[in-house]
Amino acid sequence: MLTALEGAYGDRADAVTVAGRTASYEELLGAAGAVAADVAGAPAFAVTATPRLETVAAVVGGLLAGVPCVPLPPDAGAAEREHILRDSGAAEVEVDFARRSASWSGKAAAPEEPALILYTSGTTGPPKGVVLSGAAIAADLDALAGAWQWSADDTLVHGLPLFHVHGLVLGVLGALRTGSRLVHTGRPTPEAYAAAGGSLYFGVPTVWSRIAAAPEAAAALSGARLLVSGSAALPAPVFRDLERLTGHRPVERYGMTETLITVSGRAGGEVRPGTVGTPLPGIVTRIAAEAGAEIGELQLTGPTLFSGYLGRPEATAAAYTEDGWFRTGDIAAVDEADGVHRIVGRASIDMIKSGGYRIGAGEIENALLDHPKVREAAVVGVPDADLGQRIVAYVVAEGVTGAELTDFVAAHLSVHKRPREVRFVAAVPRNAMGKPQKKLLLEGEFDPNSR
Ligand code: MLC
Ligand code: AMP
Repeated sequence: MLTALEGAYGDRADAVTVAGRTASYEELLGAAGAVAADVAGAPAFAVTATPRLETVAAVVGGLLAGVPCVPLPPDAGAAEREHILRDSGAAEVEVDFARRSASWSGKAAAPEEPALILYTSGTTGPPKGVVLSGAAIAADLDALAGAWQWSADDTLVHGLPLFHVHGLVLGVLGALRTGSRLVHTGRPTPEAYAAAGGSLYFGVPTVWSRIAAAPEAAAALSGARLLVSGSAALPAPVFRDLERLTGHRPVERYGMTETLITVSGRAGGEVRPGTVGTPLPGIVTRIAAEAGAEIGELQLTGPTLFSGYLGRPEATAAAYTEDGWFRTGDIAAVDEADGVHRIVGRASIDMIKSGGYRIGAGEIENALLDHPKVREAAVVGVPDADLGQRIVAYVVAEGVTGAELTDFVAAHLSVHKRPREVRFVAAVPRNAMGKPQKKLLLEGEFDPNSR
């Protein structure tokens, strides 16, 4: 996994920069060696994944020691942190980047062993731990390196969170496998992207739409080699603005925490707005469409799939069809002529994507219902020009303000899962079974991102 750290490309004084601090491969390896010695033998360990060199050292240290790292969202509230720590059995470690142990020579994990455990939302209940093996991650990164002609000559720039696939697996481990320089900007602001001078840029659509709205920053990316968007649908107007301002047609790729990145456009290939390209080598997809229909659930198999949900064999089994295909829950269509995939939407109204974060409606509803003044809650993702979808909570409550409920969710779960809007209603519309009728709540909401 860590080809660059094994010396394949020599050392480099400016190998990894995170939020303004830079380390060489040797320094990173030394700090990671100290972490490896600390965590060796544990079943798993956790680190608060703030964007800093220490987080990178922790993840690498876990890989060296063969102990999976659980990155904790830095904006997580008490309940979410406790859930993740309890569910994973991981103890949190503190990393001192100045403490180095260059001589780590313990046992590395077999490729099939867990390398990372990433927590992600379902439609109901608290987040589940997605177990990813080193073999799955390596297979994905090699496929992406091929698709994007990603090499040690690149400088990768992004400012995405280090507790999800996009920022951590692609954005950190990808650089350490391909040997590209990494500049993590701390925050994914247009100005920071413009100042970083990279050849390869990663962003979620919200980041790209903010860059497209900042023409000077966008123009600074014209010298790059490749712009890549993923984690949610890139609106066609943003694609066109980026093309006009940067001269680049951004490549879109599609993935999930459970499958890693499975479908992508190719560097130098034809790129059409609203499409996510073709399956990566080794990935086989199919559309489970009803007779006569062209769109249906995207299902897939391949070497990049997860090892299962931690401690939840039933949920793992339910994620597959009887004949062994992974059910993505995304609705897609495939162009018959060239195999290019288009993601049309989600099967479940309860799976929300906001700013590229995957957020389960049930999780937010449960948090709201934990508030003593809330009697009913129904949460939906409303189309939003900046975030793709924004979380709107319909609540039946008295004696509490919307801001108080927003703060309650931010403190309980995490800041990025807070409702952006709370609407007080006399009752939540329900069907005869008592199930909230969310389609009624969404009626009349204009979709600025429809392509
Ligand atoms: C506001 N803030 C509050 C608050 N209200 N804090 C506490 N309580 C409240 N009630 C503060 C925050 O702390 C923060 O402060 C500030 O408001 C802004 O936070 P935000 O509103 O959440 O930021 P925003 O601008 O909306 O973020 C946009 C974004 C972010 C694009 C930067 O959504 C993002 O990083 N998205 C990336 C998600 C991602 O990586 N997904 C990949 C999943 S993997 P302060 O001071 O801290 O600024 C995947 C697989 C694949 O999907 O295919 O890739
Ligand atoms: P996560 O588990 O956070 O990685 O979220 C995975 C989900 O993000 C997928 O199931 C899709 O719904 C969505 N997604 C990722 N990439 C894209 C894309 N390029 N276009 C549309 N949706 C995407």
